[in-house]
Amino acid sequence: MTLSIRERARRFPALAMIGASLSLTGCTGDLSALDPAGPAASSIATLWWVMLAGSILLFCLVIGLFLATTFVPQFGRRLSPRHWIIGGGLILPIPILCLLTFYALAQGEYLLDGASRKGGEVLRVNAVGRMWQWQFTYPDLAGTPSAPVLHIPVDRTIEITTTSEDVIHSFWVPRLGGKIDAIPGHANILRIRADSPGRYGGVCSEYCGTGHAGMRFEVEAHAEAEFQAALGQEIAP
Ligand SMILES: [Cu+2]
Repeated sequence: MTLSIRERARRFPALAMIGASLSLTGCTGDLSALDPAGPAASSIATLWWVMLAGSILLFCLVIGLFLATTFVPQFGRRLSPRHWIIGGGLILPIPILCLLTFYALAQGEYLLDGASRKGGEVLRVNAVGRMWQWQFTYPDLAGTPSAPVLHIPVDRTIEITTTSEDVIHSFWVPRLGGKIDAIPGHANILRIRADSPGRYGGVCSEYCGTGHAGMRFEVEAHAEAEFQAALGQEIAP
């Protein structure tokens, strides 16, 4: 069936809506960084959307100029190639790229420090990666043995110190914060926080061998009053 141009134009918005809906359904789920559940993850998700908006704006400006020079008679004919290169290659993108860079740097500072200021006392957790599992311990909670699931209280900053016993792994809970490498002989620190109780998926995000895809874990966030009990149950003999 051949559609006329007018018919195609009439159907395009509906198809675009369906496509956008299908695309956006991929933005949720246990491992979606675009479905944040804490301040650090929200900051990263916002940065992603701002970067997307900036890239769309630049794309539209470039395509707009292209269409204008192609279809509008005499458009830009008086500009020399040198002016096009300076205008289109430097003056057009640099302000937008500068704004995006400054915004990204500000978000980076917030992730390093600001995201951890709110909330009560910081809870420290050691996360040790090995092929192909994670082991979590709580240095501030005396006598707490390792737990296969990372239990955390909500509304508190969790300071995770990562390292590895073999190769480089990477600790990542997409809905709660950024990712950080776990390197043998080296300690890296990442801060995450959950806004509400629930289970959040975590993965190793650095390819580390044949078992990499299965190197997943879970974070269980509890209300403060239930946190100790949940941790105690997990470590009960
Ligand atoms: Cu790994």
